Amino acid sequence: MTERILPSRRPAWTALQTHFQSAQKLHLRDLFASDPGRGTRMTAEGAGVFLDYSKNRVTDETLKLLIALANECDLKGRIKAMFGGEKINITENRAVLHTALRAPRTATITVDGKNIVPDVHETLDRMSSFCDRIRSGEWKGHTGKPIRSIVNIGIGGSDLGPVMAYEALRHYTKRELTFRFVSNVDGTDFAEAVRDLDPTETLFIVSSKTFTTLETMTNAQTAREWLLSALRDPAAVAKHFVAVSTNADAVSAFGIDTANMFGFWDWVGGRYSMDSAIGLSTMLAVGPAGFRDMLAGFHAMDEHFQTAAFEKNLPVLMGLIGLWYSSFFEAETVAVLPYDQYLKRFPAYLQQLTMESNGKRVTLGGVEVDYQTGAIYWGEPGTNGQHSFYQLIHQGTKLIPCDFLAFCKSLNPLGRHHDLLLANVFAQAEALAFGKTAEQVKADGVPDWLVPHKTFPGNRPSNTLMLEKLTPFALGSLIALYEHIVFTQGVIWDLGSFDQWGVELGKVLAQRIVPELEGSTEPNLKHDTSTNALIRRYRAAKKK
Ligand code: G6Q
Repeated sequence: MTERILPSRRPAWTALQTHFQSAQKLHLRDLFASDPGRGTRMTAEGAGVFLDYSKNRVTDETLKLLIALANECDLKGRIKAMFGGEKINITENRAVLHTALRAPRTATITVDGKNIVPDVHETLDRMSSFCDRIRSGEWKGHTGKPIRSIVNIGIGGSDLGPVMAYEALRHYTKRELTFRFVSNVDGTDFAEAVRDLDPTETLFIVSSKTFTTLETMTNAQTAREWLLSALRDPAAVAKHFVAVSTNADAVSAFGIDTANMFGFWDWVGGRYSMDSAIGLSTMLAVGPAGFRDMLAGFHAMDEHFQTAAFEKNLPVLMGLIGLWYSSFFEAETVAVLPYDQYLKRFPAYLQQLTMESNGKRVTLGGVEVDYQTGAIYWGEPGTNGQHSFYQLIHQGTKLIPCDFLAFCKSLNPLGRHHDLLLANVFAQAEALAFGKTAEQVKADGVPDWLVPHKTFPGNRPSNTLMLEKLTPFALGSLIALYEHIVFTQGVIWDLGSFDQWGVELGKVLAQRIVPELEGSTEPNLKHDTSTNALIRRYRAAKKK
């Protein structure tokens, strides 16, 4: 373990601060003009992902200093500690081993003296045979009909990954099966998800690590009632409900046979769990072989992260460059812009992964930081975003680093569509970097008064990620890339990237207010005057 000092007091951080004074004035136009090799040199490749980071506001010197910072923070040692099963989640005293979920059968990873890899593969094997039975129609519902609809009930880490993966891999899914995802405690979510489903052919997967989450338990109870109001026999639950959880007692208390429960472990964080049994809906959709391909993609990126030199290491490079913008340029956000319609939920998934992990303001030692930490992640697929918010990225006052994602081959080749799509992604990154000068605008014959409006300052940074094709493998490697970017940044900012006390708080707060809304006698409200008045107004409206 390296000495615990605030990262901003490290010599490498101070050197970066000094360097920033001159680097912030550099323009990408000049950096490219003075260095013909830049566009091909500032690239890296690993696990099937090609990264062009040349359109970033960095020089070779910047990268050298950032890598020196990573070394001073012992990034190498921290990577080893995570992969080796050390309890690096110190506030919960847990190992952080989502990487073990995709380790090959032959690997050995030890937690508290026990090799956990056999357990991982035993669960994967059970999931596979369950999925085969559902997909083949061998598993029958209570009335003897095969399952045709699958509803995943879960929230946060038990929902966002499954939804994103289902959308991302839709091309590979068994189309005869219908998939729905219910997360919100708003009854609308459940009502709309099941309105056209037949209970006799529906399977619910209750996905909850703790099996205590208010939203999920409420939706699961409602699902049970919905099923039993049609099938009128409690024995039906066993054929129409399975659970994914670490809490066997609560699963059986709910009435689900623990033979139909798929477990995972406390060393898998919710937002890092889509490749655990939480991915059961994904495996049902794409089949066990597709799921294993996805795991192989994750694993390939894990290997790259552990072995590639930092100068060529995708998560390290992207993590460091992102940190350069957050902590030195004080850029507030990162836009993730996938040029692939199947990745429409990818930005939402990344929001949880990045913001729940590095949305922290104290170091592991409990000291308040004096630098900006985790960025706000957001985005939409291209080209749609181009016709809405890109305006602000091109000509607004904010610095918004962008990650462009593109695939060389379309899964739906239709006429010119794919060339047009890719022309747009290249054009956007180019326009953001180089802009259009007033002279260029004038040369187009634009009248003087209009020139400022049509001028693009440029110098707006981006990464371009290119992959061959959106496959389960590619999705796995992309997700692992971002997981390790988060890790890299968390190490340098010295954050507890694997806890989520802010989320835990939300889980208890509402519980105090529930009885005040549901009780028939007027409650003795002891909140602030605003909250008291809102509660009274709601109670009055309910009575009308
Ligand atoms: C993830 C968070 C959070 C969690 C949900 C659901 O890292 O801890 O998003 O996944 O609150 O929790 P359960 O799976 O326990 O229902």
